Amino acid sequence: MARHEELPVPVFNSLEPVYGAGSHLQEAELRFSRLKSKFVDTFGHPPDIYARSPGRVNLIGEHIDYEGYSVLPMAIRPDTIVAIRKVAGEKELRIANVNEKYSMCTYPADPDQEIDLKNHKWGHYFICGYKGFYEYAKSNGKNVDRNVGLQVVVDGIVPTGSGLSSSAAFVCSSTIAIMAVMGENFPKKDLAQLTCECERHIGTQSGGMDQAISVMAQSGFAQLIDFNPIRATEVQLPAGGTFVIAHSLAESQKAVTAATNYNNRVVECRLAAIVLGIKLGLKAEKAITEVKTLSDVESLCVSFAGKHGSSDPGLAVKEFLKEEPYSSEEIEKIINEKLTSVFANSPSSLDVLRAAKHFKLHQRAAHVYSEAKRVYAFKDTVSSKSSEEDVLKKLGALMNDSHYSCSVLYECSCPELEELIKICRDNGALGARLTGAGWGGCAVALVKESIVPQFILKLKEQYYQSRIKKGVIKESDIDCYVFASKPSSGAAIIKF
Ligand code: NG1
Ligand code: MG
Repeated sequence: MARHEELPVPVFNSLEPVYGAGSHLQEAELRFSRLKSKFVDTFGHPPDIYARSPGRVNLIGEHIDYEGYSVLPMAIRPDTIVAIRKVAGEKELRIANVNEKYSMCTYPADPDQEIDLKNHKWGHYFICGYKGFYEYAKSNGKNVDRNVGLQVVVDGIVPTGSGLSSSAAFVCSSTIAIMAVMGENFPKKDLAQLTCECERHIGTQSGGMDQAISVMAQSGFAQLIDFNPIRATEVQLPAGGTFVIAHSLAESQKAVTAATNYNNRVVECRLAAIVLGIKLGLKAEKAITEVKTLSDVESLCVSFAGKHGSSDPGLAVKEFLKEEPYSSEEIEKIINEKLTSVFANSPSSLDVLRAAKHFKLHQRAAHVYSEAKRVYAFKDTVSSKSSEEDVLKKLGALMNDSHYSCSVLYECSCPELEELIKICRDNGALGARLTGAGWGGCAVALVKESIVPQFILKLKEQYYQSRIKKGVIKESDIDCYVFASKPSSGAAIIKF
């Protein structure tokens, strides 16, 4: 039997296989009927087809996907639905949204258009998918019509800037909707790869976790996602634990702050990898051309550690990367080349160099190597024979260690997340950590199933009440900001 990631995206003619039965199904039916009405009102016709793709919560493995290391997320119920209709011979893409906050965006029906990054618009994420579809079709020798206008209405309920990957939910559902309306259906692992690459048109140098889980998730399971090649392995979580997601209410606008936050860390990791490679014996020139990620030099680090009776790449970090931040000049001296020439082909990395005062190579590499180990420890703990009580405790401890590393070594937390995570732990969470890129967004807490309702109540009292009073959020919206989540299903095409 083919592995599930080799299969195409499932196509359904009803909502139950996607949303299950009960209240979630009713809610979904309402959304689809509202979406259809909005489509008819806007374009005078119903859509041809729908695609949906979910947000995700990353349980462990933060900021390591772009370094080539495996991560362990699960899909959540909130998703993005894209309704689409193809209009042959038309020259425009018209993208509307059920949410009045987002006004209609129009673009030319040209797959080669450049995205205007200086002028950020919500519709740009759709164009990522549009370009990605044509790029994939072209490189796979598929002859798809380029002169097709598209009418689109989007309904997304993954909170934005929350670390729950509203962006990947939007890019994946857009790509799949375009693919489906053009009469194609690619294997899920190819879609995971192409959506990861095309989301980079927005200017972030993302890894592939979010798109991979959004496309390949299976209801009831978290997934261990490996890269190069992308692969998803089901992970059955212990029944007695529940993951509660809580929003810090600090919005992290990754596309806007990339140069100092997300892309800055990607650049620091690349520099750490090059410097480590050189210290471990590579010629500078070879290190610069061949070393892209910290995983590329792991074998060198491990053989260094081996000489000291260990297999921990962190040992090489301790030995060869100093804790004080590096200046550009210091790094240029080690690598014998200008940083601007190392990154000459990457405009977003050049933005990072312009904004950076210094580079914390030791801390970033120490985080990545230790976090990569924690992912496997998490997976092994889940499948171990210990009692459930013990398993949950260990998972919680790994989540706490992960948070410490994100906060202290990777510096991607913020005061609001720190406060919220402390409140989670004080109220009985076995472990709690930031999830997603950080600098705002959500925390995820592992909580014993039996105390979930009272845990959520405490969070409401101790974190959200004061913010409701200040008008940061509305009391009636609270359940969108703090909720328990079970692993949900991945992307689907829906044809009524
Ligand atoms: P968020 O901020 O949740 O979208 C981002 C990246 C991931 C991963 C995490 C950090 C994108 C689309 N996603 O997630 O690939 O690197 O940060 O672990 O940029
Ligand atoms: Mg995102």
